Order: sequence, then structure tokens, then C-alpha cells
Amino acid sequence: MGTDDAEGFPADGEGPVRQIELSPFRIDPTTVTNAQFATFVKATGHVTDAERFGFSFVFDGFLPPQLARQAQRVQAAPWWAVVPGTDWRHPHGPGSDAGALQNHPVVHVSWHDAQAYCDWSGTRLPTEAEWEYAARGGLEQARYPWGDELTPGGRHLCNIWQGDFPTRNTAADGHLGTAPVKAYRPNGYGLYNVAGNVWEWCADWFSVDFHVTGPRLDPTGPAEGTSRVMRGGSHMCHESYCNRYRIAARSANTPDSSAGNIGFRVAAG
Ligand SMILES: [Ca+2]
Ligand SMILES: [Ca+2]
Ligand SMILES: [Cu+2]
Repeated sequence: MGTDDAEGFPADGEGPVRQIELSPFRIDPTTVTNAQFATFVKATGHVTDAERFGFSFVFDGFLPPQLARQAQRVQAAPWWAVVPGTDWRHPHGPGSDAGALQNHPVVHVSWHDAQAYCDWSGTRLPTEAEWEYAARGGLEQARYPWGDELTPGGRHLCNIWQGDFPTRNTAADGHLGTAPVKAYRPNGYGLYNVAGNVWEWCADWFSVDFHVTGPRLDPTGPAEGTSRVMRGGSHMCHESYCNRYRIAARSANTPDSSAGNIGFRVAAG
């Protein structure tokens, strides 16, 4: 687990490379889809954090011009627009519709929403160590789930950003925003889109250094924290800005946060 890759971000706590032992577990080949999340909401009446707060974060390139002009921005990352009326059913703001995206990952779901889905479905979020073990697909210390080269033979194997971030997305990989959860070929363990498409919530609290001296057997992360781990990168990741589609890359967000590039996959056992 972990990396000392020269292309990595040591400040994120990607290293050191360490030996981890995990008990057997199961993990879903795909992230949870809009169709699956709709079944959950229908059964439980669950109201997501984005719906309670009345807004979520949308990449401004997906907004109609008028909404994009009006929207408040995240100062440090102005391509993120704060858009009222955005939620998992309306992923690109009010007036948009996830109806045509049934087999795409559900987005605008917080860590709490993901937990609620797990409670209902008798599953759980993977620990960060489980996620990484599964995402590696049996390869040892490879940079990506399929090897060390991003586009072997010029072929795109995951959904990230091509062009100039954040102004021009050529979608050379076939997808401007999210892709269907089974797009591209799976890794050695049969998991789809661990790299790119959407960030995936993990169970652990985030820390940049807890793991350095932390448990090596079934690690579950620190006992407390302010943000939850997200792994895998998303359709908005570009090598010029954030190459966190590498398998060892890490990120985090507060557990009530949601955005158009964050989803989750479930585990069990
Ligand atoms: Ca793409
Ligand atoms: Ca992913
Ligand atoms: Cu990124």
C-alpha cells in the first residue's frame, strides 16, 4: 500500500510504501448508480445532504450560461459553482435531470448519504486500505490499475480530463462528464473505474500521517478527524493540475460535502 512515486504528492500522505494485511472482504465491481440510488430513496425516503442544504457544487462548464454567470464560486477553485437546486436528481443544476444517466454513478451524495445507502443495503464503505488493495487488482506498486503507463498504445483506459484544465475538455477518452459505471475494461479483480470517473468515499477519517505508525492489520484509519477519505480521482482530474487518478493518490472532504464528481462503491464482509 502507498507509494514513493516521484509523480506523487508526499504532502497527501501517499507514502511510505508499506505492507498491509487484510481479512477477506467483498467489494462491488462498480460505483453505485443513479438507478440503484433511486431504489434506495424510494424505499427509505432518504433526503440527501445536498437536498437539505439546498445546493451542491457543479463544474461550471456543465451549467447553462445564465446559471454559470450568477453562481457563487469557490475562491480557491473558481470552476466550482455553488448552485442552488443541485442534487443527485439534478446533477447539473435545476432543470437538469439524471434520468438519462441511470447507469452512471450517483453524484452529489455526501459521506453521510453513502452511509445511509450502506445501512439500507446491508453493506458498508470500504476502508481506505481495502479500497486500495482492490483497486490495484493484483498488481504490485503499479501507478494505475492496469500498469504504469496512462495511455498504453494511445488507448484511454479511464475517464479523466484531456485538453487544458479548466477551460477546454477534448473528451478524447469519450466522456465529458461522468461515464457509465462499466465504461472501460475492469482491473485484475474485476473492478471498473477505480481510477477516474468519480471520487469514491471510503470509511476512514483522513490523516496525512496516522498510517505511518498506524496498525498494519486491517487498518481503519484514525479514531477521529474532520474529513473522510476519498480515493481514485474523477472525470475532472488532469495531469497539469491534479494527477490523483494514480492508484495511491489520496484526497478527502468533509462528511456532509457533495459535488458532481464524488460517488461511492460498497463493500461487505
Ligand atoms: Ca473524460
Ligand atoms: Ca473512481
Ligand atoms: Cu483530481
